[in-house]
Amino acid sequence: MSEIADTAAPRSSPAKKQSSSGRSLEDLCINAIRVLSMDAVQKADSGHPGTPMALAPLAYVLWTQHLRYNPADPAWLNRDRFVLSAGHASMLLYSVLYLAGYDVSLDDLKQFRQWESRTPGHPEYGYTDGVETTTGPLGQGMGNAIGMAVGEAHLAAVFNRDGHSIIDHHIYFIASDGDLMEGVSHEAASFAGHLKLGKIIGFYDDNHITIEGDTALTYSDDAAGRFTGYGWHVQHVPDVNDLPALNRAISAAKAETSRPSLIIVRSHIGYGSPNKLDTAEAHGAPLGAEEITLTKQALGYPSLDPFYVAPEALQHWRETAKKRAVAQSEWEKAYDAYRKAFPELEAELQRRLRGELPAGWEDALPVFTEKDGNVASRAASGIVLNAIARRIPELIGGSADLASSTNTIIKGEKSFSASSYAGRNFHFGIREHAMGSVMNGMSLSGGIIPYGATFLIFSDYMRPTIRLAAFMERHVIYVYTHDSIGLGEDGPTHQPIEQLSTLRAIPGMTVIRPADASETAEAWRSALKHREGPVALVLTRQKLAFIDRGKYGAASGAARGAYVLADAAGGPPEVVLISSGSEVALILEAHKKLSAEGVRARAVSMPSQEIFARQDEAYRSSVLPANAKRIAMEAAHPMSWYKWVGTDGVVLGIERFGASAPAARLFTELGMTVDRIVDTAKKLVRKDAG
Ligand SMILES: Cc1ncc(C[n+]2csc(CCOP(=O)(O)OP(=O)(O)O)c2C)c(N)n1
Repeated sequence: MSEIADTAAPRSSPAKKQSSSGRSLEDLCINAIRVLSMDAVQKADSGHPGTPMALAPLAYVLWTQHLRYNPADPAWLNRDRFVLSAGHASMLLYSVLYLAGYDVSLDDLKQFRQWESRTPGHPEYGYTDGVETTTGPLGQGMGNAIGMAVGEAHLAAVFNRDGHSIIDHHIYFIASDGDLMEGVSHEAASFAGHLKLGKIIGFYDDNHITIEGDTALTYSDDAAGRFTGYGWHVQHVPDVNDLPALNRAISAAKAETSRPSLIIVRSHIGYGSPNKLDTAEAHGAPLGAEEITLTKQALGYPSLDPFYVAPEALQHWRETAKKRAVAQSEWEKAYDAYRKAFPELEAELQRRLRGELPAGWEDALPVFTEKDGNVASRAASGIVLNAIARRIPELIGGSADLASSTNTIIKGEKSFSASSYAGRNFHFGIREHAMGSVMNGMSLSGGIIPYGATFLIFSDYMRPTIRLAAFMERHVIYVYTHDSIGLGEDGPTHQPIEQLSTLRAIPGMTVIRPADASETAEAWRSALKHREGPVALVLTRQKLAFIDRGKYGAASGAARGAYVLADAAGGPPEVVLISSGSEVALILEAHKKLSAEGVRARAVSMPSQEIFARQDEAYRSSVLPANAKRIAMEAAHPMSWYKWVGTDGVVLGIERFGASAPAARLFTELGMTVDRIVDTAKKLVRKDAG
């Protein structure tokens, strides 16, 4: 097959070929996918039938002749991964999972899109065996697949030995027009091409249709040219119903080991439907009972009964799936030999896959003292990362071209590159969105804890991926520096305001904004221990005052999200001052002043609202007693603080954009001052007394 052959894919309707095609076993197997997809969408009265109908032959060829998988052990380490980036076509995947014999029943298909079903509207990781990642937001699946290929390449480089390739699998994905239009897929494809990730085999479903109609309305990219330009190996299959051509293309893609592959497949949305073929109507709505009948007849399907699958078709699917699973038994033999030859390496791999950290790693956490002086939390973070990275080899990552600003290089380790997949330092390039998406894929590979860094403001560029990491409960770590107006002269475009509150608003997200170097070490400790979702470490560019732990509360309190740094003398506190990060120094100063003026104040450092919220009520009320007034200060939007101060508390935050000026001037101009805390506290306490 030539690399860029057949660029002008035929646009003629293939419908006429259908009438004679319904009888072979292959056709029965393929049409089963079409029928199940139509019927499930019809029953749910919601969903996307057209693309599963179109891509049924591709799924058939892939699952019966190429993918290595075992429905009885869907988590087999060396299985090929399949990612349906066009997640709206979920019925394609669910139908195949049922037919191949995964733990997805016909009843599950009948429950498509219903409450707590295994067949949600879009594939959701963790709900359905055989679903490798959550897809639906277009473009993300491609990024995840590329991240899985990064994971495969890294684990292979670290754990394989001559003659023992225990990690050696492909990552397949299907992308639609929408996937290719979304920016994240461009970023991720460029990254994958640069890294020569030869285990990726992607299919672009070139069906010329999106929701609004013909792609010609909005899209005239030369997709083949684009991907060739990214360094991918590109092929065309002009007709998805041409099974031998699909087979040849997939085989050629497998043979290409030094470049990712894209196979551009011309398909026809709603294939088989006499009246909806090649129309946007087949994209996102049930075909209707009448049209379904006409389609089944046109396909020569043996029954009009909903969800009917001919027994011989089901048998063929199941038998073929069993044959595919032989790959696992062969692999297990190889794995046993590996275990015998390299017992320590094998034990290390298993430790990593279980997500257990190496024993004693916490001993490596540095202890900061007065001698270290005032340290920016980004600098402290670099020191901590380097200390623990030596003990935790699965901690790998990098930044979106901001390594020197975010302090995220692991010294003495190689870069991850096409010539060194064992490298631990990642150069994601200026591709924040892909960085987040690739990190999710890396984490889904297993055995890796990825970290990724940029300025906090640019978390906005990767926000969809953070949300998905939280949703999928992935253990990924974001290092976000330059965390407030404190970054100074770069000005309002770079000064985060609403980012802290909006990150905190993501369910399952953990944000930690440490107040000094000691809390930064605690923040990393928490980030590594918290395996059930992403953690963002939010760090300063500017230096932070050393907090004398002999005088103030121990930084270990940060592990509980919030803790008392300084308490009131001579009775319970009248007012509690709460803060995070760089503003903790301000509440400590205010605490001193208030104490000198006879106001009983308590200073609380709250580096993580989410971790604090997970503590029991007794601890929470011991830190924030119900009968004291509360003031929270953070150089950011106040939104996330209201729940901690109560209805009669005050939040001192910033509800405007910053400005280009030195940090000290900005703090004064925007009201982030000790005097403001003191005045507010006195007013609150007096009101209380009066
Ligand atoms: C990021 C994102 N934006 C918008 C959507 C809503 N959406 C779902 S499918 C789709 C486009 C459908 O066209 P295409 O990708 O070609 O899929 P096909 O019609 O071939 O199934 C859109 C806009 C989405 N799922 N994700």
